[in-house]
Amino acid sequence: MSTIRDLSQDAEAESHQSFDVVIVGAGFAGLYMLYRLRELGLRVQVFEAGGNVGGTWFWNRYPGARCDVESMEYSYSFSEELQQEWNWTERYATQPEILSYINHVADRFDLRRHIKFNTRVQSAFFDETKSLWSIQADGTSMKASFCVMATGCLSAAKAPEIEGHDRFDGETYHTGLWPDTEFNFTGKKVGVIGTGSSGVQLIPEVAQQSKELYVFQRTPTFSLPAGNRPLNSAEVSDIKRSYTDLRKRARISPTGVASYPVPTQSALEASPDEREIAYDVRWRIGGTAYTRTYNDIMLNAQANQTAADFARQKIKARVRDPEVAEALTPKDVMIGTKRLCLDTEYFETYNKPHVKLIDIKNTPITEITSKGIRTSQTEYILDVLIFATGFDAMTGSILKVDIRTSSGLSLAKKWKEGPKTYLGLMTAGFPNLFMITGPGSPSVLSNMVVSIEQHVEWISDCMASMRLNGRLQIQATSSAEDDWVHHVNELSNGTLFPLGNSWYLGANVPGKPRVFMPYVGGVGRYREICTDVASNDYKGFEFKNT
Ligand code: NA7
Repeated sequence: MSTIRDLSQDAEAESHQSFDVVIVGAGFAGLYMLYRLRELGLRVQVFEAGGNVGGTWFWNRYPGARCDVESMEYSYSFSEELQQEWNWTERYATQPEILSYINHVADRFDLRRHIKFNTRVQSAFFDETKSLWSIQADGTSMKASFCVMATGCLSAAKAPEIEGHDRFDGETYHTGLWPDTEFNFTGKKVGVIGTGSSGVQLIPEVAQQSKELYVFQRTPTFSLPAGNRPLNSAEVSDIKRSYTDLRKRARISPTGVASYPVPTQSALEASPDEREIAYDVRWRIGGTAYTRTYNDIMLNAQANQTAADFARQKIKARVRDPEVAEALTPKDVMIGTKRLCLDTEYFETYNKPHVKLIDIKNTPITEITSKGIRTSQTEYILDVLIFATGFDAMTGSILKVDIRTSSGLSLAKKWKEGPKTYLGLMTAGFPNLFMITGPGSPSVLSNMVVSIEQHVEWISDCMASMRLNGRLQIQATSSAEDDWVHHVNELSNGTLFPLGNSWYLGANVPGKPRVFMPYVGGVGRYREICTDVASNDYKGFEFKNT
């Protein structure tokens, strides 16, 4: 089988292990990338820091962890046999079910033998004259023609910037790095910092076990009922029968989810009564499509307020103590500008007498002590401390790898003022380095599996075409990148998204440049652009043959 470059001719490459492609990460993206490249006959090595496949689903094994995209759609579409044979059991899959699915995929397609587990990539260096990446990973050194970052958008867990955060003597957990060990909170005093999606999913579960639960909330969150339920066999069979069509619709839809509505009416055109009914219908259906009840909720502040006010009123109705209800209700913030949370009995959990909400906006945490958490008011003595403090999203896991080139470029330096990419696939100055769902692509604003499949297929088609045409190097041109960054910013500035203090903007990481990272133009439109680029001989990219 021919390879992109015959590495055995290269003395230096020979002294290292050499591959056509190194892939960093063995989550949904890394596994499918490996599958596709192996189909092309390329020699591929995957490095995975975790002890098994799954990526974010390997690490986020906290109690209550669940996907917020429906399971029948949050799954691979590339294999008809796989999608027909796998049986999802709930509307939203739990983390254990997703993990067993991805393990099944790894076994079914015999992917494990190409993956080195428990191996973290530290650096990647591109030698432009040899057209080779050198990858250093926990003492292993590899050469490869291409490097693909399949590192995930939510994979770099963020420690809280709180004085003494490593001082606590009791059990400590981070939702994004949850250990694969038994735990039992029965009879314990537990503290949770963070009320984003992870906190919202975890808190009701921990409340069921713990003797006392203290939730330290900095910002109240908009959370909607997930409406989770078991799937029945008739609906599963129905979906499976129409899978081909459903997947097609997902690929051209705005969000990568075929079942989400594409609204045509403005919230401001509807009467208050009509809105009340429409929001109530969506609320009962459950899910994040609530903000798709009307077409301008994420475009117009007044329209947004109608949806936010309805949600506020619903939150208040779920909590008995009016003071607690007030503290849990988001104020002065537009709904959906921070990622919406989906919950099962989150707000109702605060009706339990042993669950206490500590509003750390009013009484800030001053330090973490060896015994618990001290606020400006008192010290909370705890047995267990759980950080649900989120991630350095989208760029964090890419920049954890020290990426440089022989012409003296460093990716960390290049992205100091924020990430710059062409299509979220490549960044100028770094030849043969691809990103899957990188900043500048729909990524976290979409069904990730749909966006992953699109990127993987685009990248593997690109490599196949390079091989066919004897091309050794590809990189984005600076002008195409500048135009793309401009386009991404222009689109997001036409929406309300940049007005929220969200991880989409890096606002949750002190010192991180405030740049809205995902592409808001929609999955279908984005796919058309990428297809058009490829069919115009990779317009905006340049090739080198030597
Ligand atoms: P998020 O959504 O970033 O939430 C993190 C939470 O932790 C949020 O409530 C933060 O409050 C809070 N936080 C973070 N740092 C601190 C400090 N230093 N002190 C107090 N509170 C803090 O992360 P998740 O893991 O919940 O969810 C991430 C995504 O994963 C989610 O959107 C889904 O797509 C899946 P803040 O709001 O910053 O005031």
